[in-house]
Amino acid sequence: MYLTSYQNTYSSLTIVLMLRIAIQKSGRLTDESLELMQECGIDFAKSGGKLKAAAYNFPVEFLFLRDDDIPEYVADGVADVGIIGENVIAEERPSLQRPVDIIERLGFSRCRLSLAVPKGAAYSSVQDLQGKRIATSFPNILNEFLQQHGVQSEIHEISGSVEIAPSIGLADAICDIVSSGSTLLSNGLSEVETIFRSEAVLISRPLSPEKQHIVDDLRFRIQSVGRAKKNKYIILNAPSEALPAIMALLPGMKSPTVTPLATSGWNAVHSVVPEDTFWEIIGKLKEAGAEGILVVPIEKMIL
Ligand code: PRT
Ligand code: ZN
Repeated sequence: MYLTSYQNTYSSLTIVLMLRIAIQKSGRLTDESLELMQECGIDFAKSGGKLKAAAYNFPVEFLFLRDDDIPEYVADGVADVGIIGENVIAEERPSLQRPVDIIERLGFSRCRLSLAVPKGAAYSSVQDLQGKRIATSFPNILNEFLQQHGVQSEIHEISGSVEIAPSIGLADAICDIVSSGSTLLSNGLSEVETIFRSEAVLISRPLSPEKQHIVDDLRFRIQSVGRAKKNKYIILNAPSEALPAIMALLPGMKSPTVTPLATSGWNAVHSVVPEDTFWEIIGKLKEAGAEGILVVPIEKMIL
Protein backbone atom coordinates (compact mmCIF):
# COMPACT_ATOMS: atom_id res chain seq x y z
CA MET A 1 0.00 0.00 0.00
CA TYR A 2 2.75 2.41 1.07
CA LEU A 3 4.99 1.19 -1.74
CA THR A 4 2.27 1.73 -4.33
CA SER A 5 1.58 5.31 -3.34
CA TYR A 6 5.29 6.00 -3.11
CA GLN A 7 5.87 4.63 -6.61
CA ASN A 8 3.07 6.78 -7.94
CA THR A 9 4.71 9.86 -6.50
CA TYR A 10 8.15 9.10 -7.80
CA SER A 11 7.57 6.82 -10.80
CA SER A 12 8.79 9.41 -13.30
CA LEU A 13 11.76 10.39 -11.12
CA THR A 14 13.20 7.01 -10.11
CA ILE A 15 14.43 6.18 -13.60
CA VAL A 16 16.36 9.35 -14.23
CA LEU A 17 16.93 11.02 -10.91
CA MET A 18 18.64 9.82 -7.76
CA LEU A 19 19.74 11.92 -4.85
CA ARG A 20 23.22 10.89 -3.75
CA ILE A 21 23.71 10.84 0.01
CA ALA A 22 27.24 10.54 1.42
CA ILE A 23 27.45 8.61 4.70
CA GLN A 24 30.53 7.74 6.77
CA LYS A 25 31.74 4.30 5.71
CA SER A 26 32.82 3.10 9.11
CA GLY A 27 33.01 5.21 12.24
CA ARG A 28 31.07 6.93 14.98
CA LEU A 29 28.46 8.38 12.60
CA THR A 30 27.78 5.25 10.58
CA ASP A 31 25.30 3.24 12.68
CA GLU A 32 23.10 6.17 13.64
CA SER A 33 23.12 7.55 10.08
CA LEU A 34 21.93 4.20 8.72
CA GLU A 35 19.41 3.83 11.55
CA LEU A 36 18.00 7.28 10.73
CA MET A 37 17.56 6.31 7.07
CA GLN A 38 15.70 3.17 8.17
CA GLU A 39 13.50 5.18 10.56
CA CYS A 40 12.71 7.42 7.59
CA GLY A 41 11.38 4.31 5.82
CA ILE A 42 14.27 4.10 3.35
CA ASP A 43 15.24 0.47 2.68
CA PHE A 44 18.49 -0.63 1.13
CA ALA A 45 21.06 -3.43 1.45
CA LYS A 46 24.43 -2.37 2.81
CA SER A 47 26.83 -5.20 2.23
CA GLY A 48 30.40 -5.37 3.52
CA GLY A 49 32.94 -3.26 1.68
CA LYS A 50 30.55 -1.84 -0.93
CA LEU A 51 30.99 1.86 -1.64
CA LYS A 52 27.51 2.39 -3.07
CA ALA A 53 23.97 1.19 -2.39
CA ALA A 54 20.68 2.26 -3.95
CA ALA A 55 17.47 2.38 -1.91
CA TYR A 56 14.61 0.14 -3.05
CA ASN A 57 11.77 2.48 -2.17
CA PHE A 58 13.08 6.06 -2.31
CA PRO A 59 15.08 7.79 -5.07
CA VAL A 60 18.39 7.90 -3.23
CA GLU A 61 21.76 6.27 -3.63
CA PHE A 62 24.22 6.06 -0.72
CA LEU A 63 27.94 6.63 -1.06
CA PHE A 64 30.03 5.29 1.83
CA LEU A 65 33.07 7.51 2.40
CA ARG A 66 35.59 8.67 5.01
CA ASP A 67 33.97 11.45 6.98
CA ASP A 68 36.72 14.00 6.20
CA ASP A 69 36.09 13.56 2.45
CA ILE A 70 32.34 14.17 2.63
CA PRO A 71 32.29 18.02 2.59
CA GLU A 72 34.50 18.15 -0.50
CA TYR A 73 32.56 15.44 -2.33
CA VAL A 74 29.33 17.35 -1.65
CA ALA A 75 30.89 20.67 -2.73
CA ASP A 76 32.20 19.07 -5.94
CA GLY A 77 28.84 17.47 -6.77
CA VAL A 78 29.98 13.84 -6.43
CA ALA A 79 27.33 13.63 -3.70
CA ASP A 80 24.32 15.94 -3.31
CA VAL A 81 23.95 15.80 0.46
CA GLY A 82 25.92 14.20 3.27
CA ILE A 83 25.75 13.33 6.94
CA ILE A 84 28.74 14.68 8.83
CA GLY A 85 29.89 15.95 12.22
CA GLU A 86 29.32 19.70 12.44
CA ASN A 87 32.94 20.05 13.61
CA VAL A 88 34.17 18.63 10.28
CA ILE A 89 32.07 20.91 8.07
CA ALA A 90 32.97 23.94 10.22
CA GLU A 91 36.65 23.08 9.88
CA GLU A 92 36.61 22.37 6.15
CA ARG A 93 34.20 25.05 4.96
CA PRO A 94 36.85 27.80 4.52
CA SER A 95 38.77 25.61 2.06
CA LEU A 96 35.78 24.44 -0.02
CA GLN A 97 35.63 25.84 -3.56
CA ARG A 98 31.82 25.83 -3.72
CA PRO A 99 29.05 26.53 -1.19
CA VAL A 100 27.83 23.81 1.15
CA ASP A 101 25.20 24.49 3.81
CA ILE A 102 23.92 22.75 6.90
CA ILE A 103 20.25 22.04 6.14
CA GLU A 104 19.24 19.87 9.11
CA ARG A 105 20.57 19.16 12.59
CA LEU A 106 20.30 15.47 13.35
CA GLY A 107 20.78 15.32 17.12
CA PHE A 108 23.21 12.38 17.36
CA SER A 109 27.02 12.09 17.76
CA ARG A 110 27.01 15.07 20.07
CA CYS A 111 30.45 16.16 21.22
CA ARG A 112 32.41 19.33 21.92
CA LEU A 113 35.71 20.75 20.76
CA SER A 114 37.62 21.84 23.84
CA LEU A 115 40.92 23.27 24.93
CA ALA A 116 42.78 21.23 27.53
CA VAL A 117 46.01 21.78 29.44
CA PRO A 118 48.13 19.41 31.58
CA LYS A 119 46.60 18.93 35.04
CA GLY A 120 48.08 21.40 37.47
CA ALA A 121 49.16 23.88 34.76
CA ALA A 122 48.23 27.46 35.65
CA TYR A 123 45.13 28.49 33.68
CA SER A 124 42.65 31.23 34.45
CA SER A 125 41.53 32.38 30.99
CA VAL A 126 42.25 31.87 27.32
CA GLN A 127 44.73 34.79 27.56
CA ASP A 128 47.06 32.34 29.33
CA LEU A 129 47.55 30.61 25.96
CA GLN A 130 49.20 33.71 24.47
CA GLY A 131 52.41 32.56 22.71
CA LYS A 132 51.82 28.91 23.70
CA ARG A 133 51.88 25.86 21.41
CA ILE A 134 48.49 24.20 20.87
CA ALA A 135 48.14 20.84 19.07
CA THR A 136 44.91 20.16 17.17
CA SER A 137 43.29 18.53 14.14
CA PHE A 138 40.97 21.56 13.88
CA PRO A 139 43.23 24.53 13.11
CA ASN A 140 40.54 26.67 11.43
CA ILE A 141 38.00 26.45 14.27
CA LEU A 142 40.76 27.01 16.83
CA ASN A 143 42.25 29.93 14.92
CA GLU A 144 38.85 31.64 14.71
CA PHE A 145 38.31 31.20 18.46
CA LEU A 146 41.76 32.55 19.33
CA GLN A 147 41.28 35.54 17.01
CA GLN A 148 37.94 36.35 18.63
CA HIS A 149 39.77 36.49 21.97
CA GLY A 150 42.77 38.42 20.65
CA VAL A 151 45.15 35.58 21.50
CA GLN A 152 48.09 34.59 19.32
CA SER A 153 49.30 31.02 19.77
CA GLU A 154 51.38 28.60 17.72
CA ILE A 155 48.93 26.11 16.22
CA HIS A 156 50.44 22.66 15.52
CA GLU A 157 48.18 20.70 13.20
CA ILE A 158 48.33 16.96 13.82
CA SER A 159 45.96 14.38 12.44
CA GLY A 160 45.58 11.90 15.30
CA SER A 161 46.39 11.14 18.96
CA VAL A 162 46.30 14.85 19.76
CA GLU A 163 45.92 14.05 23.47
CA ILE A 164 49.50 12.78 23.79
CA ALA A 165 51.07 15.99 22.36
CA PRO A 166 51.73 17.67 25.77
CA SER A 167 53.28 14.58 27.36
CA ILE A 168 55.79 14.16 24.48
CA GLY A 169 56.73 17.84 24.61
CA LEU A 170 55.06 18.77 21.32
CA ALA A 171 52.58 21.25 22.75
CA ASP A 172 51.57 23.16 25.89
CA ALA A 173 47.86 22.60 25.30
CA ILE A 174 45.54 20.72 22.98
CA CYS A 175 42.26 21.43 21.23
CA ASP A 176 40.38 18.19 20.60
CA ILE A 177 36.98 16.52 20.51
CA VAL A 178 35.63 15.55 23.90
CA SER A 179 32.65 13.34 24.59
CA SER A 180 32.78 11.64 28.01
CA GLY A 181 36.08 13.31 28.98
CA SER A 182 37.77 10.00 29.82
CA THR A 183 40.48 10.35 27.13
CA LEU A 184 41.56 13.70 28.61
CA LEU A 185 41.49 12.24 32.10
CA SER A 186 43.62 9.22 31.23
CA ASN A 187 46.18 11.50 29.55
CA GLY A 188 46.49 13.80 32.56
CA LEU A 189 44.72 16.74 30.89
CA SER A 190 42.11 19.17 32.20
CA GLU A 191 39.40 20.61 29.97
CA VAL A 192 39.54 24.39 30.37
CA GLU A 193 37.45 25.86 27.55
CA THR A 194 34.70 24.58 25.23
CA ILE A 195 35.11 26.32 21.90
CA PHE A 196 32.55 24.52 19.67
CA ARG A 197 29.55 22.24 20.22
CA SER A 198 28.85 19.67 17.55
CA GLU A 199 26.24 17.14 16.47
CA ALA A 200 25.65 15.21 13.27
CA VAL A 201 24.22 17.44 10.52
CA LEU A 202 22.87 17.04 7.00
CA ILE A 203 24.78 19.18 4.54
CA SER A 204 23.82 20.05 0.98
CA ARG A 205 25.10 21.89 -2.05
CA PRO A 206 22.66 24.05 -4.09
CA LEU A 207 20.48 21.56 -6.03
CA SER A 208 18.17 21.46 -9.04
CA PRO A 209 14.44 21.83 -8.19
CA GLU A 210 13.93 18.11 -8.89
CA LYS A 211 16.65 17.02 -6.45
CA GLN A 212 15.57 19.68 -3.97
CA HIS A 213 12.11 18.09 -4.02
CA ILE A 214 13.63 14.77 -2.89
CA VAL A 215 15.70 16.55 -0.20
CA ASP A 216 12.58 18.33 1.07
CA ASP A 217 10.80 14.98 1.33
CA LEU A 218 13.79 13.49 3.16
CA ARG A 219 13.92 16.43 5.59
CA PHE A 220 10.19 16.13 6.24
CA ARG A 221 10.74 12.47 7.21
CA ILE A 222 13.79 13.29 9.35
CA GLN A 223 11.85 16.00 11.20
CA SER A 224 8.91 13.63 11.82
CA VAL A 225 11.27 11.01 13.26
CA GLY A 226 13.12 13.62 15.37
CA ARG A 227 9.90 15.11 16.73
CA ALA A 228 8.62 11.64 17.67
CA LYS A 229 11.81 10.97 19.66
CA LYS A 230 11.36 14.20 21.60
CA ASN A 231 7.80 13.37 22.68
CA LYS A 232 5.87 10.62 24.49
CA TYR A 233 2.28 9.54 24.03
CA ILE A 234 0.45 9.28 27.34
CA ILE A 235 -2.87 7.76 28.27
CA LEU A 236 -4.35 8.23 31.73
CA ASN A 237 -7.58 7.90 33.67
CA ALA A 238 -9.07 10.93 35.37
CA PRO A 239 -12.23 11.70 37.36
CA SER A 240 -14.41 14.32 35.62
CA GLU A 241 -13.85 16.94 38.34
CA ALA A 242 -10.07 16.73 37.78
CA LEU A 243 -10.31 17.26 34.00
CA PRO A 244 -9.86 21.07 33.91
CA ALA A 245 -6.61 20.89 35.95
CA ILE A 246 -5.32 17.91 33.92
CA MET A 247 -6.18 19.50 30.56
CA ALA A 248 -4.28 22.63 31.56
CA LEU A 249 -1.15 20.50 31.99
CA LEU A 250 -1.48 18.68 28.65
CA PRO A 251 -1.08 20.69 25.46
CA GLY A 252 -1.27 17.63 23.12
CA MET A 253 -0.78 18.23 19.39
CA LYS A 254 -3.92 20.41 19.35
CA SER A 255 -5.62 19.54 22.64
CA PRO A 256 -5.96 16.28 24.58
CA THR A 257 -8.47 13.61 23.51
CA VAL A 258 -10.98 12.88 26.30
CA THR A 259 -13.29 9.85 26.13
CA PRO A 260 -15.66 8.66 28.89
CA LEU A 261 -14.89 5.32 30.59
CA ALA A 262 -17.57 2.66 31.27
CA THR A 263 -17.37 3.68 34.95
CA SER A 264 -19.43 6.85 35.22
CA GLY A 265 -17.59 10.00 36.25
CA TRP A 266 -14.27 8.69 34.85
CA ASN A 267 -12.48 9.51 31.57
CA ALA A 268 -9.52 8.36 29.50
CA VAL A 269 -7.25 11.24 28.48
CA HIS A 270 -4.77 10.83 25.57
CA SER A 271 -2.07 13.37 24.91
CA VAL A 272 1.50 14.04 23.77
CA VAL A 273 4.10 15.26 26.26
CA PRO A 274 7.60 16.59 25.48
CA GLU A 275 10.40 14.28 26.66
CA ASP A 276 12.33 17.08 28.41
CA THR A 277 9.47 18.08 30.72
CA PHE A 278 8.01 14.60 30.95
CA TRP A 279 8.73 13.69 34.61
CA GLU A 280 7.73 17.13 35.83
CA ILE A 281 4.37 16.89 34.04
CA ILE A 282 3.76 13.31 35.23
CA GLY A 283 4.23 14.46 38.85
CA LYS A 284 1.79 17.32 38.39
CA LEU A 285 -0.76 15.04 36.67
CA LYS A 286 -0.71 12.65 39.65
CA GLU A 287 -1.18 15.56 42.03
CA ALA A 288 -4.14 16.74 39.93
CA GLY A 289 -5.83 13.32 40.27
CA ALA A 290 -4.61 11.30 37.24
CA GLU A 291 -4.40 7.52 37.68
CA GLY A 292 -3.22 4.52 35.65
CA ILE A 293 -0.83 6.57 33.52
CA LEU A 294 0.53 4.67 30.48
CA VAL A 295 3.48 6.04 28.52
CA VAL A 296 4.09 4.91 24.94
CA PRO A 297 6.94 5.81 22.56
CA ILE A 298 5.91 7.55 19.33
CA GLU A 299 7.30 6.22 16.05
CA LYS A 300 6.59 9.21 13.79
CA MET A 301 5.00 12.56 14.53
CA ILE A 302 3.60 14.41 11.54
CA LEU A 303 2.19 17.88 12.09
O1 PRT B 1 37.64 6.96 9.38
P1 PRT B 1 37.00 8.28 9.31
O2 PRT B 1 37.92 9.38 8.86
O3 PRT B 1 35.71 8.23 8.51
O4 PRT B 1 36.52 8.64 10.81
P2 PRT B 1 37.24 9.46 11.98
O5 PRT B 1 38.05 8.50 12.77
O6 PRT B 1 37.87 10.69 11.46
O7 PRT B 1 35.98 9.97 12.80
P3 PRT B 1 35.16 9.25 13.98
O8 PRT B 1 34.37 8.12 13.42
O9 PRT B 1 36.03 8.96 15.17
O10 PRT B 1 34.20 10.47 14.40
C1 PRT B 1 33.25 10.97 13.51
C2 PRT B 1 32.53 12.14 14.17
O11 PRT B 1 31.91 11.70 15.39
C3 PRT B 1 33.41 13.28 14.63
O12 PRT B 1 33.75 14.18 13.57
C4 PRT B 1 32.55 13.97 15.68
O13 PRT B 1 31.63 14.85 15.05
C5 PRT B 1 31.75 12.80 16.27
N1 PRT B 1 32.21 12.39 17.61
C6 PRT B 1 31.38 12.25 18.70
C7 PRT B 1 33.46 12.07 18.01
C8 PRT B 1 33.39 11.75 19.37
N2 PRT B 1 32.08 11.85 19.77
C9 PRT B 1 34.60 11.37 20.08
N3 PRT B 1 34.53 11.09 21.27
N4 PRT B 1 34.64 12.03 17.35
C10 PRT B 1 35.76 11.67 17.99
N5 PRT B 1 35.79 11.34 19.33
C11 PRT B 1 37.13 10.96 19.88
C12 PRT B 1 38.04 12.18 20.16
O14 PRT B 1 38.80 12.48 19.02
C13 PRT B 1 38.91 11.70 21.31
O15 PRT B 1 40.00 10.97 20.84
O16 PRT B 1 37.00 10.30 21.10
C14 PRT B 1 37.98 10.76 22.04
C15 PRT B 1 37.34 11.51 23.16
O17 PRT B 1 36.25 10.78 23.66
P4 PRT B 1 35.95 10.76 25.22
O18 PRT B 1 34.63 10.06 25.35
O19 PRT B 1 37.07 10.00 25.89
O20 PRT B 1 35.87 12.19 25.69
ZN1 ZN C 1 37.90 11.24 9.66
